[in-house]
Amino acid sequence: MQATQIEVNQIRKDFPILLRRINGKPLVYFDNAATTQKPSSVITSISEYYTTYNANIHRAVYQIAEEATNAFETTRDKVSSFINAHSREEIIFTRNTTESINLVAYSWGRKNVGRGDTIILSELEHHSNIVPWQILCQERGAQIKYLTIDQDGNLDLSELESCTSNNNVKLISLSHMSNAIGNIIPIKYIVKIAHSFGIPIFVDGAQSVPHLKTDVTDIDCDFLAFSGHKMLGPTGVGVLYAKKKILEEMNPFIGGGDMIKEVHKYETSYNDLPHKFEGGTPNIADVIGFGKALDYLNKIGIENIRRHEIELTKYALEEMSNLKNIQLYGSPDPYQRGGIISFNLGDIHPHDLATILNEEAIAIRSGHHCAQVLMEKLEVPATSRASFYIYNTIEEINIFINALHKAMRLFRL
Ligand code: C6P
Repeated sequence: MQATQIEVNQIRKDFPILLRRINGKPLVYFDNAATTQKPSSVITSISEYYTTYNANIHRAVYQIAEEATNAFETTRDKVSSFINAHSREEIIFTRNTTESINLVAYSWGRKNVGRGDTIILSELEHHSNIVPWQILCQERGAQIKYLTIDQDGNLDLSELESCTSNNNVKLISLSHMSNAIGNIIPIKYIVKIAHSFGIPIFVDGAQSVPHLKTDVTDIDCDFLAFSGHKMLGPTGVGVLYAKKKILEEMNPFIGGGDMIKEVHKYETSYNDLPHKFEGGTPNIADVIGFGKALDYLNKIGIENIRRHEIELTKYALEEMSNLKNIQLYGSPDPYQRGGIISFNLGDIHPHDLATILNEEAIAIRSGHHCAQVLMEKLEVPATSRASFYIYNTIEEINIFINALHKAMRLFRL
């Protein structure tokens, strides 16, 4: 199935929020890198859980508790097959990508990173893939090294071998797709180089998993983190994938109910995977909702989503590059980036531009996008960012381009 315009119009009917009008105009939602909208099937599944089988999971034998447990665990199976994990035990539910990264920095990091060790990141990283490692390195006397990027935001891969051949490198942690400029890195190649030096790889998939086919068995990454809310699911559900052997060797992150086998006065034995890392009552309703989001994505097909986004991005880049005084960031090649376009228009401050676009009912993000290391590299304090998903259309991009013209007239650019 090709994601044609007609199908997009069908898809739009599944998203009630797209009927919303702002300032009397239809909402154009271009902030999908921050969070995506939710189809009715996801919204309904959450209220269905609360109305018909609300109960805690993994604890009781009565019917609605079993129904809740089954629905929750079914989502785990769906996640496992969505990313082609080796087994469902490798899928840990967290609150979001940020928590998944912190879990590994805490549990794996404190066991494996010590004085004089190095963790490699890149200049493209989101704060969530910097700060947990900084906290770890400060505590352990380790250091962070950054792979640099060129002016188009592409990683300098020649640095990779020289960095990784250093004996003290304990982990490489990289975002597969930059949230701020959309660049996609050659993750499979990087994993191969890292593994040739025996170094594990953490992939921040917050932006890539919702848009690119992700096969952890093929990529062979050691860890992968992503957030349900960026892929049609509710907020409050994240995923950590890690290879089973690594998870088995890691200590728990949060101690409490459900993550234990037996607790005695002075010692505890931990539950089997994946429950060892899921202490306390989880976000049951939203995990169930996330399962429906995965059904929806599978129905459309991730390759079709990617194709549709390339089409939108190509068109938007062509139209935007005709604008006077525009500065576009990231790779000019739509195949090397996701549907994320960061830009500055003359000397209009991104917040002013976002305010003008809001008058036209267009929602974009402005600011540093939680990527201040990258902003420093680009030598700008902030950018404007439009980001697309499956329900966006060429017509909406035309509305957006017209609004940019309006802003240029207002600011006499
Ligand atoms: N980026 C954006 O507008 P959470 O908030 O934990 O679900 O995701 C954190 C995160 C981690 N890595 C990358 C690459 C991300 O893009 C994000 C979230 C949003 O760009 C909110 S700051």
